[in-house]
Parts: sequence; structure tokens; C-alpha cells
Amino acid sequence: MAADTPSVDAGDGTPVGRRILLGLAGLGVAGVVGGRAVQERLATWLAPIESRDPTGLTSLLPLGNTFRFYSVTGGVKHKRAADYRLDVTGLIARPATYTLAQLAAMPQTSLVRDFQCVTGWRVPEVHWKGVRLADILDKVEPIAKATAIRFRSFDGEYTESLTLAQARRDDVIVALEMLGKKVTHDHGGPVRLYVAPMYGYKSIKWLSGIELTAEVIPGYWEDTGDYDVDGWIGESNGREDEPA
Ligand SMILES: Nc1nc2c(c(=O)[nH]1)N[C@H]1C(S)=C(S)[C@@H](COP(=O)(O)O)O[C@H]1N2
Ligand SMILES: [Mo]
Repeated sequence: MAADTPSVDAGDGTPVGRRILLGLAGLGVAGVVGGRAVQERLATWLAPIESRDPTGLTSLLPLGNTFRFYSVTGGVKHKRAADYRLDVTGLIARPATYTLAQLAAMPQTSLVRDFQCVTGWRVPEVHWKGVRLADILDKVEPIAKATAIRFRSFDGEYTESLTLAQARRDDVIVALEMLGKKVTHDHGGPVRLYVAPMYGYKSIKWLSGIELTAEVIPGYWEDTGDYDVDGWIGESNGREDEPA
């Protein structure tokens, strides 16, 4: 089973009934579900179930090209816009903390790209907007020893990594908008990373920290050996997807 299929979590302790899941799978097999609107409604309705689905059965449903909501933790506390902070630390000359207002005041870059999860689902032409990570790096001035970045999430668990060269690409942004509107809480708002050329696991949600490091420190799914550290779409993880 795919490694990022969320598992039952102590979180709120509500296990998903096997009968519900089998019932839902039956619905799909019977072909009752159809149409984009219906699929989207079903996807939204299933999100809380899917996030606790130990069997991965919900991934068999005909949800179409819609986002799934992922979190390796049971629940993430909402962060109000006014309380949001992004700390930039580590091997840099000018450590900095950004508020949401400060990020919003920086030059914004828009991207329209497919979003591809390493487990197979892909959402076409997602609209993104945010600050180029390269612009933030220019401001904090990495010192010579810095070669990589460790990203942290205010979910308290998830981490990710990029090399400095990857981080400086034009299509890597600290995203304030996704799907044409402010990043919602479930999608990692108020601020998440978006690494366009790589699988979804690199796009850490609820971004809270950017730390410049001397070497790559493998992220949550990389440390477990589940996913490749370099997550290029179509050129990693043994997959052959079209680049996004
Ligand atoms: N903090 C955090 N970020 C995360 C994840 C997660 O579990 N926790 N899952 C990753 C994976 S595997 C994918 S495919 C995308 C999914 O983004 P979405 O939940 O907005 O659909 O988020 C990525 N970022
Ligand atoms: Mo993923």
C-alpha cells in the first residue's frame, strides 16, 4: 500500500467502519457515482474518512482528478492569519521571521501546474500564487557552508528537504494561494510550500520553518525510506509520470 495512505490515528479516535468503506467501494463499482460535481462533493465528504482510512479503500473510489487531504498527524490546529509566522534560521547571515502580511507584500509569482502525488492521483492545472523561495533566500543571505534546506510544519511532525539549488528554482514558491484562493487550512494554510517539478510530498503544508543546513536532512517520508529525497515527477520513486 502507498506509504502516504493515512493510517488510523489516535487523533480523535474514530475508526472508520469497515462496512462504510465496503459500502462506498460498492457504490463505485456499481458505477453509481458520476460527474465532476458529484465526485468533488464526494471527495469533500470523504476527506475526513479518507484521512483515517487504514485500508486505503477510499483510494479505490472514483474520485477523479481531485485533491485528497493529507496529514501525518491526527489534526492540525488552525492558525489565524494574524498569528502566522515563518522563521528562517540556520546557516544564514540574516535570520528573519516573516508575518503573513510581510509575505503578501513581497513580489508574488503565479504558476498554473498539475499537482501529482506519488501514489498516483494528479490534479490538472492548479493555480498557485506566492513568494519565490529564491527571493526569501536572497534576503537572508545563506553563508558558504549552506547547501540545503530543512522545512518544518506547525503540525509538529512533517518535515521536508531541498538542496539550495533546487530551492532557488523559479517554480518553487512559498504559496499563499492555491486553487485560485487563499490556501485553506486543510490544504496547509495559511502558507504551504509548492515545489512544482516534484511529487506532492515535497510541498510541505502548514509551513513554519526554513532552516539552512550544511547537508540535506531527509524529510519525513524520506527518512523512513518510503520516498526518494529528490522527488522529480517522472524521474524518481520508480514512476513514469509525465512531468507536471
Ligand atoms: N505537513 C504536511 N505536509 C504534507 C503532507 C503531510 O502529511 N503533512 N503530505 C504531503 C503529500 S504526500 C501530498 S500528496 C500533499 C497533499 O496536499 P493536499 O493535502 O493539499 O492534497 O501534501 C504534502 N505535504
Ligand atoms: Mo503524496
